Amino acid sequence: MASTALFPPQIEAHRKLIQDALLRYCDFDSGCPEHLAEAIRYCLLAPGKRIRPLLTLAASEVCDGDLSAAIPAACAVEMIHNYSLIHDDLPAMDDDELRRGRPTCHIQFDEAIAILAGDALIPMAFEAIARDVQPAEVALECSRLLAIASGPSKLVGGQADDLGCEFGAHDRVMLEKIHSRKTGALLTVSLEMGAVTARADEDQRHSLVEYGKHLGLAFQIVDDLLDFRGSQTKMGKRTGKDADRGKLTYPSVLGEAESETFLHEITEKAIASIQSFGDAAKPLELLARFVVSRTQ
Ligand code: GRG
Repeated sequence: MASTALFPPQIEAHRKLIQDALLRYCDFDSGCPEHLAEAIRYCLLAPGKRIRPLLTLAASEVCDGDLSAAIPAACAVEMIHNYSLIHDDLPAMDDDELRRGRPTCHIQFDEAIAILAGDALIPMAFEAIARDVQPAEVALECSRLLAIASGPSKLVGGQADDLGCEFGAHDRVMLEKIHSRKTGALLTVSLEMGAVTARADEDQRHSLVEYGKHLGLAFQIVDDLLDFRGSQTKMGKRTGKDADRGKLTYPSVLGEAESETFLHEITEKAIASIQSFGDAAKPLELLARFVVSRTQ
């Protein structure tokens, strides 16, 4: 499916590489039932922004890596992200009917197929790494990092705490603890896998992880602000459900103005973390500025 340009041409070229590779990963053998394949393709090939895989490719490039080594890892993190979106949209979790401007997976198909499509994306991610990331020790390190980032102490744990928090304490420490795991871990591992596939040194890897941690927070603040403003106007594409039901968010804890200030501080910290790469860091800087100014 063609997607609208969101970025400058150099980054759009990476987005196209990612889209083409994802399409290849959706070429299922005859063992996969057609209705399951259709649901997986419907979600994975939908016009997402592809921020996580773009970060993997940008991190690889800034460390002089070969993109062909980074692409399978980039696709793997996008697969995990898509599984988490499908499951997050289910009635048992966020109960959403729209995703990327289209009916969510369980609305378009049914709940059981949505659960299975999400389930299938997890092993697909690890198969992409195991089969296509070379050499084997780099594939092993990528698998280890992605398993941790998507596991019970990070993505899944952050989501569990977030669900519990609808009724719990509303403070900034808890807020950051949730979001560094629910949102930040996948963004950070996207960068780290780019560094690993490029055989980056420890300093380069550390700078990218620092950038990822700040970017993860910035990403979540923007998400909360978009949701908060959607709930105020009720006119945007967003439903503002989180704000409506008193969920733990940056505007609910810090207020709108302080969230904005914090957002700009943290974005500058993200950009400062990658200054050691010099001009080569420009695409990462562009991605950070895109995250802050995005409207969807
Ligand atoms: C179900 C284990 C599990 C985790 C769910 C995805 C998620 C964790 C929660 C969704 C709630 C939410 C709005 C989180 C904020 C960050 C986020 C993941 C936003 C969506 O990511 P984008 O904007 O989406 O990168 P696209 O569609 O562009 O890929």
